[in-house]
Amino acid sequence: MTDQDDTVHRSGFACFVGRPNVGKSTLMNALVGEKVAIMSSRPQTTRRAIRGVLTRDDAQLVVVDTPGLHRPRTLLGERLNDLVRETFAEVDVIGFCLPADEKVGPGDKWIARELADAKAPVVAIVTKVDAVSRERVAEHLLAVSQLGEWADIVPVSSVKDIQVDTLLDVLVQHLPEGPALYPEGHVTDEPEDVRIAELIREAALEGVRDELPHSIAVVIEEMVEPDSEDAHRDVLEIRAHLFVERESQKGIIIGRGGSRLKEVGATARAGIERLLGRRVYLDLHVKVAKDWQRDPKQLGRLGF
Ligand SMILES: Nc1nc2c(ncn2[C@@H]2O[C@H](COP(=O)(O)OP(=O)(O)OP(=O)(O)O)[C@@H](O)[C@H]2O)c(=O)[nH]1
Ligand SMILES: [Mg+2]
Repeated sequence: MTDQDDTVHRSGFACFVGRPNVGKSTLMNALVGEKVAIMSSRPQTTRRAIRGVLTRDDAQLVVVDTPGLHRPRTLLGERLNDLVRETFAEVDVIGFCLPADEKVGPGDKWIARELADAKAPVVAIVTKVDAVSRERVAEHLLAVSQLGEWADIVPVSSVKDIQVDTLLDVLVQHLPEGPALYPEGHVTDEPEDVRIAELIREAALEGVRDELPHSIAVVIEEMVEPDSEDAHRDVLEIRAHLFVERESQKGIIIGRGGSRLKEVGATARAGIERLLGRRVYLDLHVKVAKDWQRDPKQLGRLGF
């Protein structure tokens, strides 16, 4: 006789929510096994609800990574928070990420209150356990358990691959029975040009501080296949605009004699070549879109 559970197939959606920079995107990538979302040490790296699909024999889990929830200071901030709320209203299970290397704070309490009304069960995920001692993890688990009503609490490390599989099992248990939603091998809905733009933004975020990370937006203008006559056969030419909000920021991004922009271009190109599996020529231009984060028209143009 076969165990009935063995024949059940589950499918559905989970989303990761939490403050900025707590490791949501890194965790999604670890689960999916591919870099679907960009990651950085700067807060508010993620600006859209990005889907990553994980397929195994008994289940298909669609993870929706969301922007960090924070007190909005700009129109962009408000739109990102709305996006997170819409997302968590639509999923089967919510993963609330709380990093072990930071104390539970007012930002977490605010999110916990928002989640109290959610229809879906909430799994508290303690991220970055590799960054602290065991004692600290234990203290944090206690603080998290006192913060609200959780369906489960799972400590993980995406970087050291600790308990990522356990978390997956826990999330899958909360999915309804149903067939796969995506064909096997499908890892994301993100269009290729968006993933390319994001890799450029990720490279540009490295090493910039304060307000500047928030001011950067990237748009792919054109992707040109080589002429078959061309000597540089096979090299895809990508033209992209990197927007900042002020003239003064332009200088920082470009750097002395263009040195910084060159570095950003080289890092981005390597990531894009890995993604596409082919050679790429990247033509990157820095432009000013004045105060775009606060301007509804420009936000629309940049895809928010
Ligand atoms: N030590 C350690 N660092 C981690 C881990 N997961 C993520 N990080 C780091 O935490 C920082 C933020 O990671 P992200 O995945 O971009 O965080 P996020 O929550 O998606 O951030 P936003 O998109 O800005 O909301 C990066 O520098 C990561 O390398 C982990 O398991 N261990
Ligand atoms: Mg993120």
